[in-house]
Amino acid sequence: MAKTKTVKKAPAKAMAKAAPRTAPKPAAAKAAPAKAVVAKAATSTPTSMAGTSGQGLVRLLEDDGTVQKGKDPNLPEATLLFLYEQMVQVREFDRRMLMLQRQGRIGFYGPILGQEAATVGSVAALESRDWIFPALREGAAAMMRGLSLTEAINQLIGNGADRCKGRQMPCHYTFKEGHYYGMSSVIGTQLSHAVGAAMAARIRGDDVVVLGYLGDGATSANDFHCGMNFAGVYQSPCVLFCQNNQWAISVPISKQSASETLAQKGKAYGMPFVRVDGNDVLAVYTVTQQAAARARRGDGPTFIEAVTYRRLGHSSSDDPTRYRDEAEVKAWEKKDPVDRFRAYLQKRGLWSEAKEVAFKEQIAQRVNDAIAAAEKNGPPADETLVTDVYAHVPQQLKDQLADVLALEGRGVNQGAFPL
Ligand SMILES: Cc1ncc(C[n+]2csc(CCOP(=O)(O)OP(=O)(O)O)c2C)c(N)n1
Ligand SMILES: [Mg+2]
Repeated sequence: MAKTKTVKKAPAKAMAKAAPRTAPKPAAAKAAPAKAVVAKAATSTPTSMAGTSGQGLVRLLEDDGTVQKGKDPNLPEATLLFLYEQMVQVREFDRRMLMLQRQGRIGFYGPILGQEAATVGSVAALESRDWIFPALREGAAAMMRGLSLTEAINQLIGNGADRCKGRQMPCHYTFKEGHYYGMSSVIGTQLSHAVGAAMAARIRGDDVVVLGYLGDGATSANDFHCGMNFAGVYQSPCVLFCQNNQWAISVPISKQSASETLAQKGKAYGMPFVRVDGNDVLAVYTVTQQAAARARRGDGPTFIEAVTYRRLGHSSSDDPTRYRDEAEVKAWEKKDPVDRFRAYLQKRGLWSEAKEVAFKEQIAQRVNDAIAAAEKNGPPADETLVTDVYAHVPQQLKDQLADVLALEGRGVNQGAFPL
């Protein structure tokens, strides 16, 4: 039986006080506050969605990587390169994890292809002491906060080195040191948690903002309304960020809501709202930074709708060709967030074809090394089947464990992953 580490209980004050493990991002946190259109959008009254195109959409980067005159937020070079690195890394990570799933090396995976800018841009806009309450597609946030790729893969495998000891479904990373709350698959429930955690931070006097994510589908869940209402009434210092990727498994946005935009739902709860091009990392970064600054100075929550697209299936268990048109997917491929940002970097003289080749190899190697390291770890110890629920394992559970162990060697645990 493999040995597993005992996880010590976190001290009560851990949540707001624990220093996040050094994430390779401080440059991003130090970026100068962005200005102009987005400041206006994020701090405007609900009825004035400032923006640059249809339905108040905030957009800074054009498809060809140019920025409209006077709109460049002029982020520091280190921040720009960090954003690019993280977007490329999560794309490669996704690609490889889907392959591992198809090879039966992990049981399940939920990709974010097409949504890299929405996740990476919003997380990078926060300070490392701020907390993240993810929805389904923000695993990259944990990695940006310092969760190593190997640890992430340990979780996907559910091996003995996984901090959740294989008890969670794949993709449900948890990373307290990085102020990344464990993901809940129960749609929308994390919003009340995010709003409440931000309120708690304020009561304690901690300078902490909470970024809570949701999908478009979550706007139909009861917990969305509960979280939004609390946030508005109590002026919780949070940013609620909706990744409108147009689909909730097989349900299109047209069947999800009769509202003209999701962003405008913020109005009903008395909070400013902004609709941003989720494939434009500069715009996402800028609006989120503005919203976080607003929350930090005590002016309450902001609701952000990031308009983006889920280009692959809902998860490795899904086949989207059964319910949506390939032409729609192709149209969104042309709005690729990574290509658009790379074009911008090249125009600014910060990137080149030669750099791209070497960089891609480096990222591929990083993911390869992480897979190799994670696959060296054995399975969780058998006794973890009954530990961590009671302070002392009751006799009845000890007996059950003994019964299970007596079956070992008879292949009782062999079989298809049940999803
Ligand atoms: C309360 C609840 N209802 C239903 C489900 C099943 N379910 C899992 S993911 C999902 C769709 C979520 O869509 P969305 O919020 O748009 O997020 P996305 O998957 O697009 O990122 C549903 C309905 C669930 N997990 N929880
Ligand atoms: Mg969705």
